Amino acid sequence: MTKRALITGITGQDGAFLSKLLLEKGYEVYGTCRPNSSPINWRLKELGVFEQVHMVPLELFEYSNIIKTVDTVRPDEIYNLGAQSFVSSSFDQPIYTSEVNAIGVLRLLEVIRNVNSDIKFYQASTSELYGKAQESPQTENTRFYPRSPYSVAKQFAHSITINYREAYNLHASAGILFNHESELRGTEFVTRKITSSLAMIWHNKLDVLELGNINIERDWGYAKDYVCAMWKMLQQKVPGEFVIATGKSHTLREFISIAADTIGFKLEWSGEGTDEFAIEKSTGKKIIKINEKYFRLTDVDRIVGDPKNANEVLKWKPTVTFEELVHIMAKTDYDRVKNDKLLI
Ligand code: F7E
Repeated sequence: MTKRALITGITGQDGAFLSKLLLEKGYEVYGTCRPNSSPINWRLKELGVFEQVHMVPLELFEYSNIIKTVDTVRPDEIYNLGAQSFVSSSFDQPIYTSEVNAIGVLRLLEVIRNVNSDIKFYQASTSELYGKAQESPQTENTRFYPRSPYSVAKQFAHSITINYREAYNLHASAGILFNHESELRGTEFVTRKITSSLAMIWHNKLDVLELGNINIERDWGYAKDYVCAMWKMLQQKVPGEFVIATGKSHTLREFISIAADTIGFKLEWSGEGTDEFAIEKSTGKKIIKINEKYFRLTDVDRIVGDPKNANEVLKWKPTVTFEELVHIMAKTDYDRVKNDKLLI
């Protein structure tokens, strides 16, 4: 029988890649959008799957609404990718963020427990849980030290997923995904902010790119690889938690340098701290500068994941290197701006 998947957050980067993967595997794919809001469909359209997914209204704040949706769709698998996912905004909207990212997950688990406890559940956990990292690299057993309202809410979601699995015997898994990016990333996130802005500067549509702390280090992978791990988790006999990462970390500075090179800029850096800036060598024009407004009250300085468990149990491995990832993103945005088709 055809399997049915329900994806919350289907219009986001991961939702779009996961929809494509599940459709290729023969699933019927249902995606949720908030009632009375117009969904952002460009990612699904970009991947050519918009016509094949079924959009259903779902309000994560309303328990009865979730019941109705789950009753109508009757999914075999639920992938909970819906969240307030921008860490920076969580400092301005801590209560809203917690409602969606923490209690929203509990509502979903309650519905599964009450309506059909055979539904398999995937929770989008995050490397932000490690925050001020207590050991390196981080594994499934590393102690969490969240550094934002976003990650504190995600810690609740992670723990309640495990608790519902143990208490009610649910097939509920959590993927601790390290940063995963792509040409479908939103421009509020730093990687795509960099590639889209540099492409606009090259084509004379923007003067300068302003950034916060460029010394942070992240373990960046390609989102398309990461959604395969989500699916694999729900195909296991035994549910669990899995770190999904490349095992290598890079500074934001390295990301900028490869992106600038790909687009054709020759950068020269000067100054220090918040006075640091980069000029384009041939024109002497300042094209990157630091702006304190992009610094976070508390940030994650350096994280790197150990994907050994996912390698061994899920037989999952990333296929795209850091350099390839930056090339894909910079090249795509270069072409989009050139053709006046920048997608944000
Ligand atoms: O920031 C620094 C910023 O917003 C990365 C989400 O998907 O991945 C993402 O969260 C780093 C931070 O991603 C700017 O301070 C410097 O240290 O791209 P980001 P994130 O916060 O790591 C995790 C795994 C998730 O779970 C999240 O949902 O870059 N940074 N300058 C900047 N960041 C932004 N956004 N903008 C800047 O101008």
